[in-house]
Amino acid sequence: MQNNIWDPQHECMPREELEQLQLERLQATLNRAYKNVACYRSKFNELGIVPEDVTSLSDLSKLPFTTKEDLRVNYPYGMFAVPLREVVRIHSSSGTTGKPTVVGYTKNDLKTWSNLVARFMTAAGVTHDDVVQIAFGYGMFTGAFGLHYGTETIGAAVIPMSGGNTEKQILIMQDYRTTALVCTPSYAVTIADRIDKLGINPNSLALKTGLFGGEPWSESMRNEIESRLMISATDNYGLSEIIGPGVAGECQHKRGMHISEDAFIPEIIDPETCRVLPPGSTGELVLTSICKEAFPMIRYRTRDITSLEYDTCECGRTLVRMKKTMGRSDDMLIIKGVNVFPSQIEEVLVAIEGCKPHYQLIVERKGALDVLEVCIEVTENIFFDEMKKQRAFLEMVEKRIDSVLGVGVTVKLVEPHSIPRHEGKAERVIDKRIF
Ligand code: DLL
Repeated sequence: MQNNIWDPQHECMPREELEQLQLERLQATLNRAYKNVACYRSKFNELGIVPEDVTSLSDLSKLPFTTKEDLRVNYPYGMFAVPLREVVRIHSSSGTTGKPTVVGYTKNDLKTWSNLVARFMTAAGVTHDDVVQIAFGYGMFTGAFGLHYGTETIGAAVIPMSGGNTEKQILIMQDYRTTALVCTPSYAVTIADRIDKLGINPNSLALKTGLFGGEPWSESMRNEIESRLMISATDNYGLSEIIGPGVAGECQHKRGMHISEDAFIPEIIDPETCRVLPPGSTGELVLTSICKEAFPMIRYRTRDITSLEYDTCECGRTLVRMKKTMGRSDDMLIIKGVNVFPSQIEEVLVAIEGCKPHYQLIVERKGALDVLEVCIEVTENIFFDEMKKQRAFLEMVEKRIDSVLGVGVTVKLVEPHSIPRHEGKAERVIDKRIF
């Protein structure tokens, strides 16, 4: 197995050295943020803290959190730590409610970002010999531009295809001999479906690698994408507020995503009590950026639920690994008192023959409880089967979900292609609850 490392000095740093570097960078970030961002200054003042109080990494836990609400209140430029004339790029987050959040980058930030993306792309196996097709939408979303500049930094060829137009994506893949595909995992499934439908043998393509991120996906979904597209598929994670893609990515051992800890300090907290949890615990990921100039984020609550693994990885990187996220704390559903994440249901569905990985969860509130209906697309032979067989299939799916979640849900089988496809992030949960 190939073991290329983009930045061995930082990716393989002994932990003691890494922690020293983190502390120095943290202190510099805190000073700049306190001096230049009114929101941080007033939060620190409220707690009677000044940046000089942080003399060790464990002092981080004394600092206030930053939330999406802070970014909304300070819309559009209130959280910027540099004057606008030093900002050379602006993006915004793909949030669905309220005002979007605006993020900015200086020239140096763009360099840092490109290098961080080049890191995880290299870890996934991309080299300067690759031809990389970017099927994320180009625009305010950080996905396409992030991967675009990372690809160029490695010296590979970039095809800036953007999202959608699936048949054209496939045509280009065939004609340009694309070797690496970049998109959301759900769009990779849409591409695989279309390849099937067009009767194209995936072996005739030059694809070797898939770099998928931007939304949660299960191990079963990975297996399905890998076998249908005949590629090695890796996961990568990031969020606009922190930098975009480039926060974390898998190496070829696929044992969790290495977080670039020389640029971001991760913590895991209990989302209810906000206490920092011991290593290995599952909870909400909180990130502090320590290399960013325009938009430093201190203890940003990501809402993503995961855990961190510190044992060493065979690839040689010493950077901590975050597990695939279980979903977001704000996506968590409470069904008859049980906490349920959409990803747990996906894991069950993808493993059942006849179910396609296209599904939607419809949540409604009845009294004090959430009621969940799982709509799944099934293959044509199941959908058009006689009623008795269809009933038996439905009961089997309900039973499997029940055995994993410990709670009953209603399952509805829907016709192939009836759940809307998205070129970007899939819309898995339709929430009809009124709060
Ligand atoms: O999705 C940045 C990105 C683009 C990452 C492309 C990777 C590839 P936002 O639009 O701000 O930024 O959305 C961030 O998406 O808080 C997670 O909930 C979710 N997310 C991103 N990557 C993953 C992943 C980009 N690999 C939000 N697994 C985050 C699970 C992910 N969830």
